[in-house]
Amino acid sequence: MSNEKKVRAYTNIALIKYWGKRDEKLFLPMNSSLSLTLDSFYTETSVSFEDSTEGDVFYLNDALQDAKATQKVSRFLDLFRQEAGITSAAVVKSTNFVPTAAGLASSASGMAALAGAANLASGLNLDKTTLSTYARRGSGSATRSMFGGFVEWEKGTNNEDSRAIKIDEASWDIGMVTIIVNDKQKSISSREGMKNTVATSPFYPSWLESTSVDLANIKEAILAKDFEQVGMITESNGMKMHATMLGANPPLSYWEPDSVRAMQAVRNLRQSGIPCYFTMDAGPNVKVLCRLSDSQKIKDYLVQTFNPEQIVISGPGKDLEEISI
Ligand code: 2P0
Repeated sequence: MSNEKKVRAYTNIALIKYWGKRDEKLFLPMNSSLSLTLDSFYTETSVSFEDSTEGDVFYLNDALQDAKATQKVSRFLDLFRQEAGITSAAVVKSTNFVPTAAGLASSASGMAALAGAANLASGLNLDKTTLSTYARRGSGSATRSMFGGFVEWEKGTNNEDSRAIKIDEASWDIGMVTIIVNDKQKSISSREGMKNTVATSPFYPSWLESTSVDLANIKEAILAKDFEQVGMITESNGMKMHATMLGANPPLSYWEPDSVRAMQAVRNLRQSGIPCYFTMDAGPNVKVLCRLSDSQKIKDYLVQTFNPEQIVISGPGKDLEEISI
């Protein structure tokens, strides 16, 4: 049986962060989160279940992957095989599209695209909301890459209802400028970092309380199209997440000197009258939420400090989509 179809998923950046699991096996998060899907970073993946293939084979950017990477894909595909009663092995081909050679392709677009391709190849044809619960079990942030625009990942109560819902298309002059401070693989994975933060940071309980307030407020601000309010909540929530990490034992920080320079540049831009707000994830890169119509002006300012290749402008990304091969 050969049934190759390609799916594209866009990555997303959380404005209200996910940082901690309450169930490691099912990837159930401690809190609900909310993101903006970006059009500049995406993954395209095809899955083909083939009776003639012995074990799963996984190509990433045309390179055959080792046993460890393949096993991660295999375990994930097992969710679909189990549900669809498929016993054959799969050939998986995945390509990460990033504007530079930066290792920025996140597990969010990767796992969401894999879920989308497996959904087609297995014939399960799950709707995107249900499919988001599968993507979640590949990587938490992949849940949100099922949809474009502003997307909430509801923490839910169980495997079925911890899922993505679209809050808004973000088609009202919204953009994000990514400042690539360092494209190297981080030394402490987010999986490990969040686990240790939950276990040891005394700030963690107040983070959870504060985040549920931020989430309610940002949803209100999004629906009111109040950009400044969305930005202020984003910046504050991201910094609070990093504060929980500083409180962990051992303390954890993903920041580099250039991350701090980038954040200061954003403050300067704001003072000059351009509304823009930063956030950071489990790495040194800085993402700047802005009006898409201001993004070029912001880039022009940032290239005084950074190389042009380090600055990437994105608009809002789309829902997971099927691409013809
Ligand atoms: C987020 N991050 O909400 C947060 C903010 C990083 C900081 O989701 O263990 O790769 O696969 O569920 O999704 C990165 O963590 O972790 C992440 P797993 P994931 O985007």
